[in-house]
Amino acid sequence: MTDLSAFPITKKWPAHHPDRLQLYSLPTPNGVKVSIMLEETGLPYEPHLVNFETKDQTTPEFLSINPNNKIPAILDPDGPGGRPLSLFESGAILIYLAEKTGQLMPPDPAGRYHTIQWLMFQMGGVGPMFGQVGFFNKFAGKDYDDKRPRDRYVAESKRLLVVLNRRLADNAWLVGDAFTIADVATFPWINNLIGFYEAGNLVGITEFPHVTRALGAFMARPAVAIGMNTPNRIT
Ligand SMILES: N[C@@H](CCC(=O)N[C@@H](CS)C(=O)NCC(=O)O)C(=O)O
Repeated sequence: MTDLSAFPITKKWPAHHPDRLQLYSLPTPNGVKVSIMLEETGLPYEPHLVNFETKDQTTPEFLSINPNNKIPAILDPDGPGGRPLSLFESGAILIYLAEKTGQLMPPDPAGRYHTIQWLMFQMGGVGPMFGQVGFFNKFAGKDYDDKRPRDRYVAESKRLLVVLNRRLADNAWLVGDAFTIADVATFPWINNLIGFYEAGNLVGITEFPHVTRALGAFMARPAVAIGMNTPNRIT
């Protein structure tokens, strides 16, 4: 039986199944990337809710695996060499899980680099820009009189949507016919922009029919439906 008791995070979030991959998360656009990936691959895992209302992400136990106090993070009891591995940053976790399972990453080197390329496009562009649109459209920033910061992030988000729309005009998914971790990283953010952030009209989402077509296909996947609500907010 695997023993994870040396990891302080297991003091706050006990591992009831220490032989399974431990997920510390919340169903946000970054959090669901990992739960969707775990559901897609079928890797056994144990989800733990990191509650932002009680600032769980700033506790010493959480900081012991992510000094950057952000979800998602994982602790895999069966990491490289059979030893436990903890990881944070959703993009790094997706690459790790793709390589561990041999899924959602094309096996040929060019396909692999193209997948990482579109994953980085999400991590460096889509996530940060859409997140700022959310702040200025839905949260504290919506009360700012000066609309220039909001408009700047909306314009950059539209530019990114143009790029995605062009790419998806000729490809089922971001890397072609294969569904990859780049899609797992990107579509939760598009869904959130239109849904939770209520910014669909602001970015003119109807101008991007290939993006919305692919988003529909993404949301229809059974693993996505489960991953979008994992860990369950009601525990
Ligand atoms: N680059 C990080 C970003 C993670 C991130 O921003 N997580 C947010 C939720 S979507 C968070 O944990 N926020 C809590 C906080 O900042 O205190 C990743 O992709 O993992």
